[in-house]
Amino acid sequence: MSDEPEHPDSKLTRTKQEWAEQGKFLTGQTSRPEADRLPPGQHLVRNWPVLDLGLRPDTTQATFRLRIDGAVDLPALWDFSQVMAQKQTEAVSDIHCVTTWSRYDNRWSGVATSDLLAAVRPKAGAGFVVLHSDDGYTTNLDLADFAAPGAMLAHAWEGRPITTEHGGPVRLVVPHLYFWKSAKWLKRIEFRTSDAPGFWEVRGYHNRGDPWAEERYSD
Ligand SMILES: Nc1nc2c(c(=O)[nH]1)N[C@H]1C(S)=C(S)[C@@H](COP(=O)(O)O)O[C@H]1N2
Ligand SMILES: [Mo]
Repeated sequence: MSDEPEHPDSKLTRTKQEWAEQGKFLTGQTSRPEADRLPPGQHLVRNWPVLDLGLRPDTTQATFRLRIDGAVDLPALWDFSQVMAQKQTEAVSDIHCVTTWSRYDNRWSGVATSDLLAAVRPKAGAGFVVLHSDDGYTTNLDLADFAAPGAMLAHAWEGRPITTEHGGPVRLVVPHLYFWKSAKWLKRIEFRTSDAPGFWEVRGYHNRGDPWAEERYSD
């Protein structure tokens, strides 16, 4: 007969039975997503703390200007409508502040830094980026970190404009590094051929700030 039942003793069936007997692929680890998601030394918060130098600029969507210059082929000066006219991206990411709080699942909307790079075309030697903010704050990144997946110029959080206290109208979000790299009240993105440590980086904080490697402080 052609409608023979699936053979219970096929090679695959036997192999999979052997895997079950041997416990193949079992690592012995309990599934603990919290432990895998929270970098060392961090604790989870449900609220969203405000951290900054205490100088709140009064920049609005109407007065916002972003200069993108330095080692790029196509420098730009964007007002808020030009930010909105770029390709828009949504991304959900976790925040890890070096003061040890972490906040999961923040939904940001804005312009992916990879799309910004395509618009301004960094020159071949432009390996570094310095972010300048309306409160005088600066922070530095290398180009690869600036362009990393999930990094964006954000103008909305959970579907609403980012509030002034959290860095609106436009802030940077670089989710794979400590949150001090995510400049609030962004006014200038400077592409450079040499690195230039920013506000916290010259005050004892790590030049890169990878939370998974606990790069909190410089040596
Ligand atoms: N312009 C500016 N950006 C800044 C800061 C700042 O003082 N000024 N503080 C940084 C630090 S230390 C942190 S933890 C986050 C805090 O962002 P939040 O207030 O939205 O939580 O912003 C970062 N970006
Ligand atoms: Mo911070």
